[in-house]
Amino acid sequence: MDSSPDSLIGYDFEFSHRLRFLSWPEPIVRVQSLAESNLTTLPDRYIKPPSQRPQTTTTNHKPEAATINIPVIDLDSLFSGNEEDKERISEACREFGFFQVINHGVRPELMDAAREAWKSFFNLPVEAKEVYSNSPRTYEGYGSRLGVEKGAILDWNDYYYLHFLPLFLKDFNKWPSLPSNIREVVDEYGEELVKLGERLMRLLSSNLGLKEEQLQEAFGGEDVGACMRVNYYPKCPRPELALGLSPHSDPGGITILLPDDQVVGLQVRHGDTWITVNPLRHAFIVNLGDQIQILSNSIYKSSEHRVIVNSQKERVSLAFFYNPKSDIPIQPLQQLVSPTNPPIYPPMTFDQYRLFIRTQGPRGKSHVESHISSR
Ligand SMILES: O=C(O)CCC(=O)C(=O)O
Repeated sequence: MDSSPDSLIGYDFEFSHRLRFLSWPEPIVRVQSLAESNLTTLPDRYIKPPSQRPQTTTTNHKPEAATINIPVIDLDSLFSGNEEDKERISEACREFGFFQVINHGVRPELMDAAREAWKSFFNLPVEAKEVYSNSPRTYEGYGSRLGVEKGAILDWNDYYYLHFLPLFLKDFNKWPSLPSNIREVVDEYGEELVKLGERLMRLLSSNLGLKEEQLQEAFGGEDVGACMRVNYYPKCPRPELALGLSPHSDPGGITILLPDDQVVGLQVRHGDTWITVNPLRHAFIVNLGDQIQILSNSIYKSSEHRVIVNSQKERVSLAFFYNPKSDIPIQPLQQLVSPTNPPIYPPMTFDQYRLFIRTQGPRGKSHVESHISSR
């Protein structure tokens, strides 16, 4: 065995890293169980420091007066050649990486059925959900925290995480079996969202002046990843002290979010302000992740977002992630760099990249910002 100091350092890192991901650093507490125990105060573990608390006095679930809409794009008309919509989507991607899509090709009934199935799942007795309890090794299953930092201040949500692609990771045994239609509905939903993800990739690619298939090729062609996190945000006794999900940008490619159609909660950072997104019925909210920012050499921006909670209504959202193949290096595309516009990110695989959020939990845009080359 090579026992040079370097190889020992490497070995220790790998070893401690694996140990760290074997289990959660503290016993898991289901946020839903806390919420249902008639709390009048918020446990300390969920109280954010003052600078991170949402600047909101609303305790109900209705949109605030300050709510403004992010661009709404009609995909049908765009794909039929509407240049104005193409320009608006391009602007949204350059400015803050968020837009809503309507006429996107996914049946409204399927969207409703998927949301309802997950609501029913979260309303099952806690023992029925614990069977699927997750670990930080793969995050698949029923979870209540992101990150493995001991003593971290946690977010006010439970979630379910599962894989669609690559196919060898799709394992129905790791999906809930109740309600009885959930696997069938979620499977169809995943297939439709993969198709939508592919269409969006072609659109972004041609908007960047590349061949339509170029971004997809950079993601690994047919070997892309697709997974979903279903977020469940219970009612919170002190919403002004907590967050449903802390500020973060998504580490992957494109996120296609089915928000709750009854309860607002998603906020997007725009400069120094947080914009509450007012979702349209049967629209999807699309946002770009860090891998698109990296491939485009920062022409397109991944967006920082967070979720606020309320004391009146629970909220459920389905975040579908369309990601690169996990073991190929991702770096700025050659066509988008030049001597005057050199690549600003070094190559890194998505597997390596996502370890950051899996270890530290959501931390704004600090990861993509710290990934900038020192050259
Ligand atoms: O619940 C939401 O509206 C957003 C969820 C989200 O940002 C995520 O799951 O990464």
